[in-house]
Amino acid sequence: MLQKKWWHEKTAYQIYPKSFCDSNGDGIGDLKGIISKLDYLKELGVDIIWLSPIYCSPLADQGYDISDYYNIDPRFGTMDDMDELLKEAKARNMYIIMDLVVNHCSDEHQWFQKACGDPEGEFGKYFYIETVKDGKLPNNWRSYFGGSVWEKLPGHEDKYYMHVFHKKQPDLNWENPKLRHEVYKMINWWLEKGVAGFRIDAIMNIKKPNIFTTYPADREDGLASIENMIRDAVGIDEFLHEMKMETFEKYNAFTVGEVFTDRPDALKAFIGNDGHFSTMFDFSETCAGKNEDGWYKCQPVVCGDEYKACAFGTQKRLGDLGFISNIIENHDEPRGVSHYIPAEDLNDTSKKMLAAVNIMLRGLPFIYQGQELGMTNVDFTSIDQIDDCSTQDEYKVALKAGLSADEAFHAVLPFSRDNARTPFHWNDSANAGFTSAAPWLMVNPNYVQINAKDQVGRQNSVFSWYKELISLRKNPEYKETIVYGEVIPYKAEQKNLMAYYRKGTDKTLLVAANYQNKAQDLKLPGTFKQVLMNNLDTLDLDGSTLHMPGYQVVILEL
Ligand code: TEU
Ligand code: CA
Repeated sequence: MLQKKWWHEKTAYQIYPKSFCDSNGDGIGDLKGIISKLDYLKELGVDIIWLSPIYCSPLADQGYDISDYYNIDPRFGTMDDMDELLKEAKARNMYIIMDLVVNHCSDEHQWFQKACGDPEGEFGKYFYIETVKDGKLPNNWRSYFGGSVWEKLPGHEDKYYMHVFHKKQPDLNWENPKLRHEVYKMINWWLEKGVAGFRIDAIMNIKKPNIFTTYPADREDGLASIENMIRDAVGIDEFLHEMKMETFEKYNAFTVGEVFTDRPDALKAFIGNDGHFSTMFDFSETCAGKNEDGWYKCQPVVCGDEYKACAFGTQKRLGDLGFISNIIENHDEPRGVSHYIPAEDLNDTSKKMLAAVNIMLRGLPFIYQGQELGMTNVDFTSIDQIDDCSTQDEYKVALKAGLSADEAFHAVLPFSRDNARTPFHWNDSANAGFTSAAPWLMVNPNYVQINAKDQVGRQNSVFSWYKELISLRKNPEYKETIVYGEVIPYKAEQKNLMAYYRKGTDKTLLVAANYQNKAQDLKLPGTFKQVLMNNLDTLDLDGSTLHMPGYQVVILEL
């Protein structure tokens, strides 16, 4: 049986600080900006706020390259601002969780600087540094952002360090107990400060197999995917168990893991009652349609039956093993509405449908900033408008594969991480009200139509729909059913219909969505007590047959 936890009934929200709200007119979002918007989040119904990294960083990977774990980057504010954010959140019964990025740090972190100064010394052992003879690198692994994982150690002709992400993100060597101890010390320092927990970044990468393993090349660059490394690494559980016992467990902290793995025992090991984390993200929908050759071969839109199969698959594997976290997007993914609904069908009705089928699943809903407004992908017109290092690399991969510049750009665009990273749309004034200066990344021109000022308080807006979904989830009458009720697919074989029961101890709900633009009929299982939510003004019922126009979704109490 799943042990109940305080956070199960909460709703979480991810803030990408650089793009949320700029308080001081430098074009970059900051902590003071976040504080000024806490009431907005409270109004939506948010309880837990995950902050993408705000630590000191050269921002080579937008803060996921940390140069000082104990300080706030001046661009985001000061430690006083952080203390104020914690205080203001607490006053509103909200919890702040930080991003824990400990697979790697920044090459500008003093550990790495010292390692460069003395590779054989204490800090050299914090990293993977190897002496290379005759130019033969220790392995042929390809970093996530392209090229070899090996880079020359500054100041040394014959030494290389390993980075599975950007070359400005040297991997920390978790085999070294001293390094692990430093990481735990830092985690506890933040927990002492009052953060409620962490989102745990790229965690599957901390365990490496023998680093002298060469894998069969899978592209013309002669390199092999890092997936090989993840698959072959044995023993990550010991690290994660130790980390939990030395840190989170002592503070009853909330943790959500960014776990990408094919391990059949993953759910039990990571989020079971004795799992390493409180919860982890379900990435089954985001991974659908992906291709190992690169983004240019991935499928831009995943919808209808594919989305349903992924969501139901996770729920089935999960059963009562643990509590998953559900998302439609994050700062690494395209906007959910653009990814899971064909462009020609994109409107408030279809956006509300996607919101309902996702939020009503069993699990902790995580909303990514702007999702609650129905923010969409961006019509970038040139690769020069893209800041994201991953998109820049994938663009090169597409060019190498023989696509023209124009083809390559359009092939990678649907997956660009910058789609979700453009500034938040607060209103329809200049720069969407995000900043009074030039924003660090362009604003999506559709802010004039899609913005918070227009939607908050407008009854039929996407924002109000999210607010209603969240409040239904918290409603004392339905809470037990929506938080803990079983998910049982209904008419799973009916095409482009996504319907499921939520069966609680004393109530049963039916979520039914027509996941396509054409009308379709749904035979209901019997009579129902009432309609709890409906994204259309009409309900076309004929006996027990519901005639559903395209993208209608209803939540019925049976
Ligand atoms: O992402 C880790 C990750 O595994 C990548 O697959 C990521 O989804 C991919 O690079 C997208 O192109 C985490 C963070 O969420 C991401 O923003 C960071 O870049 C990465 O770790 C390194 O810290
Ligand atoms: Ca600012």
